[in-house]
Amino acid sequence: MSRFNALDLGLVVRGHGRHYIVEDSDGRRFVCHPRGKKSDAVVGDQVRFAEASADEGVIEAVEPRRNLLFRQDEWKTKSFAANLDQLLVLVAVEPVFSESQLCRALIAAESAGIRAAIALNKTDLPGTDAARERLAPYRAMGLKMFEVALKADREGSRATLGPWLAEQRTFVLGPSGTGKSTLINLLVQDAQAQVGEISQALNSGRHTTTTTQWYWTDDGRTTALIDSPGFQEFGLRQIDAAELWRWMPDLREHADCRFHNCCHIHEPGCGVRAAVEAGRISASRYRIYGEILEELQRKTW
Ligand SMILES: Nc1nc2c(ncn2[C@@H]2O[C@H](COP(=O)(O)OP(=O)(O)OP(=O)(O)O)[C@@H](O)[C@H]2O)c(=O)[nH]1
Ligand SMILES: [Mg+2]
Ligand SMILES: [Zn+2]
Repeated sequence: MSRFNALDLGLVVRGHGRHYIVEDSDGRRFVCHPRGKKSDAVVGDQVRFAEASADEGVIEAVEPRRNLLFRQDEWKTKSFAANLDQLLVLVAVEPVFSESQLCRALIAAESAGIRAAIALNKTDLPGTDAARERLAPYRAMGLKMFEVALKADREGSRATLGPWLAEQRTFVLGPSGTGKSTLINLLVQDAQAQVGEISQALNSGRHTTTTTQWYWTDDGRTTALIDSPGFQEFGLRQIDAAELWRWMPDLREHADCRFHNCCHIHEPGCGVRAAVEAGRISASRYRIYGEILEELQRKTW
């Protein structure tokens, strides 16, 4: 195990501040520290690492990424994960989801070149019709859309999502309490992801996921699900204001405008605004576009 051996190639399956859990191609796991002070490895990264002992190692380099899903707020960039095949945005009938957050997650994925789908969970609850209605514009956009009850109908949910998830690396994203960890526990044996039941006996409050974690659903390690903490803020500072509409497929489809640099807010001859007026782009999506655009135009760098 000398440092002069060829470096191993591993997959980052979890990160905790200054140390990472890295899995090699045989499925062995190592607690790894980065060589330098700073490390920018994220879950899903392929890294070159040197074994330091039977279960420890040193990350020497991060391999080039195929893609990176992240958000950028005013003060910080938060990477979700790298090298993803797809994103599953999980929303629920309860808690009622913010459409703005949903749009932002989809824009982040689109701009990173990662295909996305939406799953509506907790369809056993009343309020399902209202939630479904709020998602209608997304269905109309051609986004893949699932309806599940991960806890109330385990078999049905597995049958609904299983084929889409098979042999892909899927990042599961959504606000807190939508059922992301419940999904992991449904599909991954022995995952024991903490689920937000309130523990009354221990009076310990809700269990909420605090770190991003990679799970294989099968022994052959062909299908992966990545659990993540629920987010509140979802900044898109990484996106150029003038390009924002390009990452919203329904706006893009109608961006046949008189001015080539139209920002689709007040210009005459704007195809996007015409489509909003004709009901071909949902009013709420267009309003959210305006809000995000304003936020991006306000940025000071
Ligand atoms: N009624 C109903 N409740 C569900 C269903 N699926 C999950 N839940 C409940 O929703 C709550 C939150 O589930 P979690 O899986 O912890 O949610 P999470 O998205 O991982 O939440 P964070 O880790 O905080 O981001 C738990 O009490 C689950 O039991 C469902 O199909 N129906
Ligand atoms: Mg969770
Ligand atoms: Zn326009």
